[in-house]
Amino acid sequence: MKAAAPAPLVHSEAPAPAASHSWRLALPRGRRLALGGGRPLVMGVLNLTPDSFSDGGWFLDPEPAVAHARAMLASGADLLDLGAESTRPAGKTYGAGAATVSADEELARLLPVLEGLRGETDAVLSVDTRKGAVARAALAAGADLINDVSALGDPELAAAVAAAGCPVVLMHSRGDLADMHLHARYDDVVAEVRAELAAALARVEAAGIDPAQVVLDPGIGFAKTRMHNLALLRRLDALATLGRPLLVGASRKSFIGELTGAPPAERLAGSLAAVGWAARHGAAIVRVHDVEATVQFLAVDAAIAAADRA
Ligand code: HH2
Repeated sequence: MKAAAPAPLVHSEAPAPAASHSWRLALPRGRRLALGGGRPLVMGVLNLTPDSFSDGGWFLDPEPAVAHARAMLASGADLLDLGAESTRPAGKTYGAGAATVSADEELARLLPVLEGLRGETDAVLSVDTRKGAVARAALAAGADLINDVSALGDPELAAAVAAAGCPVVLMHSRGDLADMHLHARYDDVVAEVRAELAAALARVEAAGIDPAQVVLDPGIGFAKTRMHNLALLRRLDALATLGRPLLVGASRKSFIGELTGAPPAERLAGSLAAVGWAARHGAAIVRVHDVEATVQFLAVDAAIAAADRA
């Protein structure tokens, strides 16, 4: 008797949007940053702050900060995000929220590390700041892109980015650090965040920034409750239709603690679940504290996703 032909492999889901879109962002000094078309890039977080929610004070001195940056790059980070002002929001989780920092203080924390790294590596270096003066000095010191959690709240920052012609990450949030928890009210969080990101994207041209240089970010944990964060991750595909690469920063965030009871430094497994979901649903960059584990996770995840082409 003839053996029955093996059942064909069934693919129940369409390919993730990340696999079907790709972008090439222009970096300063003639370099390019390729996004999409495969696994997301891993952005390693380097917090040069005394008060970040999960690693505040760990890398305040330049020496351990540079050492941690080297370690993240050796572990496979595709780019680093240097932040010298915590954006820890006020609310029930973190009390009063992070203290605001002057541009001088932010630069005093940032520049020794940025200059040190720029002197020894060609790695793509992002600077996480809301201030135009900091962005301008960081770009002069060799930063490649600006990550702005206020989505051009400071017109000076927009001018600095426009003058440099560098990429910029625009993250969704509402209100400021002290009161954003009061703004976590949505009838339809996915539709409203999408509309507000679309409005931010529409504003960039007037500021002299090329929209082709913009990365969008739903702002996990910023003016969002746990359910808002989960809904945004669940429907990341709806944000991908804005046509820009998406950055997702869920690493160690409080919704993971609320779901698991784990304190910030013990949220790796929960963070990887968010990375896995984001990778399969259109994220072009994942912003993470735990680079080595994330790179390993994504290597296996991407290999499985590609295996149907073997
Ligand atoms: N989250 C944080 C800071 N910057 N930038 C983008 N684009 N997206 C994010 O989700 C995001 C971000 C908060 O995380 P962390 O830097 O670890 O904490 P803190 O702000 O307390 O330094």
